[in-house]
Amino acid sequence: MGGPGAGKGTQCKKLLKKHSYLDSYSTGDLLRAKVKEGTEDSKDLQERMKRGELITSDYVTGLMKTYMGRRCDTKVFLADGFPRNKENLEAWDKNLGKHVDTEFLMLFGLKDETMLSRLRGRAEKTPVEKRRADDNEETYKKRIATFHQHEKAFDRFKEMNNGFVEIDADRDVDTIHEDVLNTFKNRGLLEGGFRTYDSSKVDTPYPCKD
Ligand code: UP5
Ligand code: MG
Repeated sequence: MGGPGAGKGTQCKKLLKKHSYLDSYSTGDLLRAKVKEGTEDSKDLQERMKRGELITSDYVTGLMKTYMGRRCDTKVFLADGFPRNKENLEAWDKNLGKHVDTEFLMLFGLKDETMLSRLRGRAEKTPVEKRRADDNEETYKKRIATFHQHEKAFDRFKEMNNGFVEIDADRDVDTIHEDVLNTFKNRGLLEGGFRTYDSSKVDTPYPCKD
């Protein structure tokens, strides 16, 4: 997790390049895919995202469940951009918590000015027709405000044993990547060090069945 433009997607991609058996998905991307489908929900989703508001937690966790449910062989998922608030965590507990263990939250900390300049930079590098619907000054500021409004939700991870890692994301991509990589290595989440799936903890071996 981290504010808008923190580099969540960039770091997940970098990690996956070397460790393709990890699976990373951005909940924002899952939502944008839904917008593209042009269903009844799409318009409302797009309007909310344009305003920098959060989508309901049951909806987001429903998309996560479908995504992970289709990837039976994956043991470690990186949920890029989740959770955003306390309600997200309650929905996670209710809809997924029984089936998927939470290892830890990695929080990318950086200044608001850096978030803004990265968001602007990303939009400038992207052809106009491919920019995101929330790529505009007004929405950047709202997204940053929404992020700060709910930061307290991360306290739950700080209270978990070994459940919280803060990364200084105001540095260059490769330096941050080193820290990210070491965190995963030290937790036995990279090659050869997978935790085995503890089937005694759950009643159905999610995500393969449900
Ligand atoms: N860049 C990255 N790292 C850099 C570095 N260290 N130094 C210099 N430049 C760096 O990076 C952004 C830009 O910065 C890129 O150009 C990159 O090259 C450069 P990126 O990796 O794309 O940042 P990221 O953190 O992924 O930013 P993103 O904009 O995706 O974050 P948001 O959290 O705002 O967006 P998301 O897509 O996750 O969500 C969009 C909206 O969907 C939300 O506002 C909300 O309305 C909704 N939503 C929910 O309601 N619930 C959810 O669970 C998820 C989304
Ligand atoms: Mg992203």
